[in-house]
Amino acid sequence: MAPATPPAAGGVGVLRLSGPAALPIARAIVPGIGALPSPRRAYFADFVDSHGAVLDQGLFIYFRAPHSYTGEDVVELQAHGSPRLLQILQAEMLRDPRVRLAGPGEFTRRAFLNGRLDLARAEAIADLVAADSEAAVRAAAKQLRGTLSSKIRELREPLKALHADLEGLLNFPDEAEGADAGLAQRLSSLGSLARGLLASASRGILVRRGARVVLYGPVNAGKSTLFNRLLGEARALVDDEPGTTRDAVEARLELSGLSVTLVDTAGLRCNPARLEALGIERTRESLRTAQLAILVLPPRAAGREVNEWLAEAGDSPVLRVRSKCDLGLGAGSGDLQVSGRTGAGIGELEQAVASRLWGDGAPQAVDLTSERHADAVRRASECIERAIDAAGASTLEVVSGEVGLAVEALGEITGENAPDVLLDAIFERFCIGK
Ligand SMILES: Nc1nc2c(ncn2[C@@H]2O[C@H](COP(=O)(O)OP(=O)(O)OP(=O)(O)O)[C@@H](O)[C@H]2O)c(=O)[nH]1
Ligand SMILES: [Mg+2]
Repeated sequence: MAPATPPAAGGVGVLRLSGPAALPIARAIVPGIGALPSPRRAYFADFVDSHGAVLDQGLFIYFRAPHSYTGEDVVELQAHGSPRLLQILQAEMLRDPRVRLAGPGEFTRRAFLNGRLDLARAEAIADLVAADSEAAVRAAAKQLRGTLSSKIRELREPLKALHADLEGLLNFPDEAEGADAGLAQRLSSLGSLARGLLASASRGILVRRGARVVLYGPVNAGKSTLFNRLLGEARALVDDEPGTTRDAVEARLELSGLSVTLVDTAGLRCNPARLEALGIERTRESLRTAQLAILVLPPRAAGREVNEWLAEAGDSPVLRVRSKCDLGLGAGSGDLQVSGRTGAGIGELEQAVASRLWGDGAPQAVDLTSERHADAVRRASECIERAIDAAGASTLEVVSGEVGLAVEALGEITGENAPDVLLDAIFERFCIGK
């Protein structure tokens, strides 16, 4: 048993029970529903304590195994959303020794173990709950429908068949003669399927995790003004004193549906004071982890100093902008012209940021969105490559071994091949009641 809604006041608060005793236990709280309630029907009834005193009125819904979220008997009680009331109802049920509180993700783990959904789809539920941008919601919804799972199966099934053929050939060379026909062809088409899936991984991870975009540049360039303008609120201090921003300031926003953490940083300059120097060190740290650095150049900056600032970004890609274009100084015409003060050029800047992060087209749902999945596909793809090399040079044993490893790696995604430690790690990040 666990509350399925967060511990905060709200319209409704849901308690969920799963297991063979779910119905009799719930009936002690909701005696009005009778001995045999119809499954999947909402009953409006009193919720009572052990003395029969009414605590609330709400909905009772029974899902009979196996047609429930977990595949077991499930009861959901929808009470009013009072955290204290839910605690009391919970305590009433915990009086029964058959009841205990469910751990994080325990319902979904049971659903997976009972074959209600595969591992990739189970993970999509946690992703959907955690999604903080529209693109992340859509990607998780797609994965929940099983799109990734079926792509993985498209790759894994033929690999499994190939593995069986090769093992047959190795064990019974006479009977299985010819089973390796077209081996190179089969392997190479599977290899390109795996590479195709991997190709979308960096975009997928961007959708799920979001991007860090860092505003940097010389002091007084107008970084904080631009930061505030992009956020639509006066978050960072702005002043005509150079060196106003000392610490990195972070805020989240959504650009073209992508989640972006925007970072405003201390301006760069030579011979900073001690505290400012610490701030500049933070700027450099922020730049190291940025998916995109926006170099904010004052209208008249040129030459060597611009190159030095560009070099500060290290390996992070840089987008150059000219600030304060409202002053009409007309310099740096090759750069994107913006004004944090008037908002001129901000739409273009947002578009440029989104396209530098995403590439062409609007961000959309992609298949491979998690590092875990990408890592498994990468390992499978490497096994296939090694199998291709071995098919030309080594023995069939080596080829078969690599194909077997590729099958296993892909099985980690959908869960055919997922050890308990992996399941623990995955379900740990779920919330209670899911
Ligand atoms: N005309 C004009 N002035 C601007 C614009 N943006 C910033 N300023 C002015 O430039 C000065 C510095 O602005 P900030 O946004 O604090 O600049 P910063 O780059 O964050 O400066 P530091 O934090 O000191 O590195 C302030 O006086 C702003 O009002 C702009 O688009 N147009
Ligand atoms: Mg600033």
